[in-house]
Amino acid sequence: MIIGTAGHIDHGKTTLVRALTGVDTDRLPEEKKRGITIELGFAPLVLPGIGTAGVVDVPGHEAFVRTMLAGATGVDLALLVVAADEGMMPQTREHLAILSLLAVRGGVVALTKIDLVDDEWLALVTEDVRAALGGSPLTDAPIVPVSATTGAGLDALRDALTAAASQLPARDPDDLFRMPVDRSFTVKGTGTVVTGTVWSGSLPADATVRIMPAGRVARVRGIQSHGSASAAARPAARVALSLAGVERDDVPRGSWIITDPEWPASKVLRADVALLEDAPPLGPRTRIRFHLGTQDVGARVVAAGGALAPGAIRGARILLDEPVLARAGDRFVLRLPSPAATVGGGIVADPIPAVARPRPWPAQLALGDRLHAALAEGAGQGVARRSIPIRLGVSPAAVPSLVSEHPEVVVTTDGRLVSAAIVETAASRAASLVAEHHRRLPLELGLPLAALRSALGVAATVVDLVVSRLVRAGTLEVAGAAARLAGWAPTLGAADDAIATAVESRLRTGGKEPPSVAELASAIGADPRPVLRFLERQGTVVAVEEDRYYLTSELAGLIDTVRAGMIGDRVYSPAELRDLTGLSRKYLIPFLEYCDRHGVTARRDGGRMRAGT
Ligand SMILES: Nc1nc2c(ncn2[C@@H]2O[C@H](COP(=O)(O)OP(=O)(O)OP(=O)(O)O)[C@@H](O)[C@H]2O)c(=O)[nH]1
Ligand SMILES: [Mg+2]
Repeated sequence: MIIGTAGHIDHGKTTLVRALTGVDTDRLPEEKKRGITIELGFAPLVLPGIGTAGVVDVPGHEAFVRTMLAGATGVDLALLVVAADEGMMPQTREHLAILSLLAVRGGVVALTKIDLVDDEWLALVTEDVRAALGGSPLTDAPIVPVSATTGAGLDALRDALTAAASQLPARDPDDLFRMPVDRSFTVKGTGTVVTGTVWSGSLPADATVRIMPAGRVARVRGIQSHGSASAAARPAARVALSLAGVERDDVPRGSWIITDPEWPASKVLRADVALLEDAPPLGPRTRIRFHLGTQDVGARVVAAGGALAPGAIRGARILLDEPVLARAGDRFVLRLPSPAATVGGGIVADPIPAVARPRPWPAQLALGDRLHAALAEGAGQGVARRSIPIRLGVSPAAVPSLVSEHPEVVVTTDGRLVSAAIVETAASRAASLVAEHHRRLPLELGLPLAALRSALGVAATVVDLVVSRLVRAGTLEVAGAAARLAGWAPTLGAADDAIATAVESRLRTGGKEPPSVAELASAIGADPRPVLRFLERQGTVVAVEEDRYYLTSELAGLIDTVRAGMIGDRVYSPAELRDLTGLSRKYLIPFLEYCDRHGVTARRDGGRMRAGT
């Protein structure tokens, strides 16, 4: 469980964390010298009945909102600190807006430094703070008056945090593992160490991980949580991982540690975007910073229907300067670089569109609608089932029920989800392609499956699905590697019948030395090949060479002659075989090669011998 501080500079966040935990999180010399927080600080806080929570202390200085964002991402509870003497200040509001954009699930407001104000002032400030919380995830959060100096109210604050923590829903330990890196350093004797808050899932101590967006692979050497070794990293824990196989610079802040081998980083994604009330309009060309996890990249937001303005939630396409590792449902924050200001944020709707220029989806699409939109975009390729948790933001355990709740979704043997409507369309196209093939080439056995695959333009397993459905429905039959309409058989029409007669008579006249295909063509004035292939399938002719067919009976006679004339294991020279068969050289060599291929003869040094029986 992670608690993140928030609040204006000097309002007493770090002092309060120290009063609660005993840990001074301002460790850097420069932090000591300037009396402000610059880097994220971490401290464990034991909450009775809950366990050890990790507290992330963030800087309040307006120049360090980026750092605050990196700390606030992934926190379960916010601890908004407001100094009673100053009340609501600019970064109190900006941090509160960020907590809203990140959809923090709850929190507590500490109205601190009460030793500096009187009761009347305290009442006024409390009212002010309550009004400012309206519409945020802290709307109903308790406001606890405290003083880190006197210790007043600290027990009540601890109780309020415990109560808020007990309201949090449990996390799914079997979800995809994902941790944004907030610090990386080298430890003497240990090597590269990264720290972060586990966003989701679990990690065993000996896991192999991927570092995104770089795509580097590393092995986990050890896991620590709150300073002691741990057998696994669990969701919503603060952890330090020591990694083998990478240098510190390979895993800077902004990296993600994941275990899914196929989760891709994206340079374009779909999202629902909204601007804060006082933000300027945001056009498609405005350069903006996109903050997701501890990642922070340049981006442009292209909303459907023109520039974004405060008020509505809109569907948009986000173009990123560098790849980010996103998942549907992720919250992100948008900031203008100069003057630096948080202007809005949103929710990732589709982290990995299947097309290069995805059209934004309508805002706030329900899960089923996003599934349909993804399947429509996937068309005949569908959507890989294993990408569904990433693409739709559901846990892997929820995928089977998602599929069974959607009978309009078909699953292929290689684990693709395809829209049943697309399968239907492919099926009726397949049937008409086969019928068309029969019309065009009535002598052929049917449409080769390979040709059907490329003509349909859908995944091979979708073609298999389509064909097996059509076969089951009695529409198609599959013979060899070709599909034909059920009951269909090649037949000779009148014209082809005439060609067949002419071809057979010329082959008979040719006898042992029949004309080639080209000679047949010029003799009969038509292309004889379709008819020859048909006659070959019927068993009437045999292709001895690619462009020379024999009447089957002639070829059989020749083979009989060879078998009868060759004895034992004697090797016959080509000249002897020419005498035996009476074939001229031009016909002899192709014929003997045919005999070799068909186990009648076998090549030996100096000629051939009889093969087989
Ligand atoms: N009187 C009084 N002073 C306090 C209290 N809490 C903090 N302070 C003082 O307020 C000053 C700022 O405190 P910090 O804890 O550093 O404030 P911060 O919010 O962490 O500041 P940043 O991290 O820079 O945003 C310090 O001088 C503290 O001693 C309090 O309860 N009472
Ligand atoms: Mg501080």
